[in-house]
Amino acid sequence: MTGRAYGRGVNSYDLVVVANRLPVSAERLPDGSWAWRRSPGGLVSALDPVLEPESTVWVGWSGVPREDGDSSAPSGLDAPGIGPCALHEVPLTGADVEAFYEGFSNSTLWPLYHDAIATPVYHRHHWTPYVEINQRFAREVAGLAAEGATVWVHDYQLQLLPQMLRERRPDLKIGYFLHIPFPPAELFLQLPWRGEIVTGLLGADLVGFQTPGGAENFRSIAARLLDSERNGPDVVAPDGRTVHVEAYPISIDSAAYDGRARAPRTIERASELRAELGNPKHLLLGVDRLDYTKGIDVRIKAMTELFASGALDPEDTVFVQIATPSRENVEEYQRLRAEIELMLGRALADHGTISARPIHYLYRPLDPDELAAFYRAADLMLVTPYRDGMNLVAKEYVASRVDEDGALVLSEFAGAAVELEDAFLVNPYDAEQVKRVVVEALEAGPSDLRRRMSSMRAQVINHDVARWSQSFLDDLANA
Ligand code: GDG
Repeated sequence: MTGRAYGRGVNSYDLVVVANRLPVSAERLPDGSWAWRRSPGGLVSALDPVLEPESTVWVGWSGVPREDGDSSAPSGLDAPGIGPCALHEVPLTGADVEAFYEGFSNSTLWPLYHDAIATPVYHRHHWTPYVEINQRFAREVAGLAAEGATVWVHDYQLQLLPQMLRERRPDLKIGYFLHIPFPPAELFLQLPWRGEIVTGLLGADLVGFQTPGGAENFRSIAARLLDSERNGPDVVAPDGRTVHVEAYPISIDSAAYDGRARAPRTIERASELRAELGNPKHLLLGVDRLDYTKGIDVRIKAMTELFASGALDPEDTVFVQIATPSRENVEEYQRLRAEIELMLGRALADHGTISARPIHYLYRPLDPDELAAFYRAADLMLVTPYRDGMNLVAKEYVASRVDEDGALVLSEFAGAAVELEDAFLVNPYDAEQVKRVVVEALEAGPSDLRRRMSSMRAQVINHDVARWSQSFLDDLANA
């Protein structure tokens, strides 16, 4: 199967963004036709400032499997204004999705790169499609990029693409950014295809990671596995090219979060939310994709034990957990959902009363305005991943605290902890410490909260996502 070319077409784009997913997703309407919706947040808003509509194409999958000859598959991606730039779909069949996306990407790489919190599976019948689909992306990109164009490849689904692309198009400037952590050798070396992955990444001119630790893990693994030389922050690839390896901590559109938090409708909705929740003394919030890396269980356990010990009073404390459905076809995620809901059900049964409901759980995405109101309403934000590349929620909460109040309890294993040193940092594996720090944060005085929040806000406002993408592309141009 070949991809579908929309927009200007063959070898004409100066910037090619490549990610597993397009910045839009298809939605089936009741009459059977398809509509395209821009995917909220994430990579789309991150790249928005650098996407020149005229000369950029975004290459990725639509989110809907497309079988050969299937005429009911989504169409109309070429209608004007659907995306922020031209869009080019790389089709995936149902079998591709199972082996490449749910299999190798989300059952091997995702857990392995997140400290093997869930056990990674190593299946040869997932690896072969991973290679084939990276090759499919390489073919499509090679046919779209203009002579000397810049190609920016994103994330763990496409780690072989830089080298595959270099073989087809040595004229291209190739950048790669990994959104998730890059693990230390002790874990990475488990991977039966470790040499292929490192070789794939070294096809780029610039390889970017979220944290200095991830970049250093990669440098030392590359040097060890491929017997290549290191030259400061650079690694010499097997073909003698110098590959620059660096940390580029991703960020958010900080001004947009700040602005939304200040909007009168947000302020009004935030106080409505507090009123609907019974005007609690303490409102605690968690916002995550439902993923086992996010440590949602850490928070529920801490809250349950704090209620049980009397350290927090369920009559005047409310914890709201918003969980966005994610990877619902992967077994590990189905199990996680059942576990989390069991824990929440028990906590409510034990600590709820007819008049007080101390825990609320929403398993659905909220629209951005409602999310902004929650950020504005919450006294304390709980971000407790066991491991996280960055964690944008932490930065979004900080950008939304325009009055320099509110407390951020943040796992030291989130990439964001490198920059947000003034958060209330916790080790999510240390249940007693998490409980202690939650109470400490709730009892902190306004001046302590202000000192912490104003320093974190300065960091997030000054280092926004436009700066992130620009600095990556500037360094790529000079690489
Ligand atoms: C990967 C890495 C890295 C969540 N619920 C709702 C909603 N969200 C939005 C948040 C935030 C985004 O989803 C989640 O971003 P995270 O960074 O927290 O996590 P991942 O999805 O795991 O992202 C991560 C990131 O890539 C970027 O490089 O930071 O470490 O794992 O923007 O706001 N948005 C709306 N409603 C919701 O209910 N509107």
